[in-house]
Amino acid sequence: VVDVVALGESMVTFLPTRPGRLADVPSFERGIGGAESNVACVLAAAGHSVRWISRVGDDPFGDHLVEAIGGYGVDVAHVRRDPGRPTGIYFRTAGDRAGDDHEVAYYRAGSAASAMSVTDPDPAAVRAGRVLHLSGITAALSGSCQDLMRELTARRPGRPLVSFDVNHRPGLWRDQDAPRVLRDLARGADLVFVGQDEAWGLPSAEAVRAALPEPEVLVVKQGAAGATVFEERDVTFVPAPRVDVVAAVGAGDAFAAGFLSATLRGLPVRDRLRHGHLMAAAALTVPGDLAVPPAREHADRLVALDDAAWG
Ligand code: KDG
Repeated sequence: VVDVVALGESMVTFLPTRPGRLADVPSFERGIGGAESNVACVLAAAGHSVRWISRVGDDPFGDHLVEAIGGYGVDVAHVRRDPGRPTGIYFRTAGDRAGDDHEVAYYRAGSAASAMSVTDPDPAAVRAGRVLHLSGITAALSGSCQDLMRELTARRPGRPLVSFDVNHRPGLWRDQDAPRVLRDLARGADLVFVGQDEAWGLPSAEAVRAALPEPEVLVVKQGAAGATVFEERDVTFVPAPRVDVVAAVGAGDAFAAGFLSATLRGLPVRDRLRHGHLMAAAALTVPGDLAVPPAREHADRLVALDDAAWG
C-alpha cells in the first residue's frame, strides 16, 4: 500500500523567459505542471511513497512528464500512454506579485488525460493508497473525467481517505455550473482544500464551513494571511510566513502536499498547517509550478520555531 495516490492530468509547461504579455514573449522555458502530480512530487521529496495515475500521449512530451515526475521518486507505472491523443501543454506568465493577473493558454482539449473514465485507469490501482488525492481540475476535462470524479468521491465502505483540492480553474469550465459541480464533489471527500477566493462567493472561512459540513477536515486557505482548519468542533487558524512572491502558481499544491505529509505523520493541527505554509513558501519563491521543498528534518526545524517567528 502506498501512502498517497494522486490522479490527474499533467502538462508540459512553457514559462516566458522575460516579462510581458503572452502575445509578445519571444521564447519560453520548459517545466512541468499539473496540480496532482505537483502534490505527488512534493510528497515524494518529503519521503512518502506516492503513485501518480494519469494518461499521456505516446509522444515526446509524454516521455518528458513520465521521466520528470518519475525522477522525483513518484511511481509512474500506472500512467497509460495513448497513441491516438496528445499530451496536454500550457503556456503561462508569472503575473503580478500576488499571481493574480497571470495569463494562461491551455492546449489540452482532447488530450490523452481527458479520456480518463471510470474504467481507465485501473480502478484497483487508483484505490491502492492510504490517501487518494484529487482535484476539481479533473472534473473540467471531459464528461468521462467528471463521471470518474463522481465515482471516486462517492462514499463507499473501505475506500481510501479522499483528499480533494477544489482548484477552480475558470478557463477550463465552458457552459457548466462549475461552482455547483465542485461543491458536490467536495461533499464526498474526507479532506477538502479550498481557497477563500474560489469558495462560492462566501465571505468568511466560517461561512464556507457552514456550507460544507460533510468533510471531516476542511482547510480554507486565506491567501497571504494564512489558513483555517475545521475538524469536529475545533477551528484552528495559523498565519502564513511573509515571503516575496515570484509566482503564485503551484503554491496551493505545495500547501496540500505539506498538510498531507504532516497528516500522514500524525502531527498536530498547528504543525500540519505550518508544513503546508512552508511548502507553499518554497513554491511561491520560484518561477516554476514546482519547487524543491525543504527536506523533512529541515522542515521540522522550521515548523518548531516559536510563534514570534511565525507572525
Ligand atoms: O496548481 C497549479 C496547476 O494549476 C498547474 O500546475 C497546472 O494543473 C494545472 C492546471 O490545470 O491549471
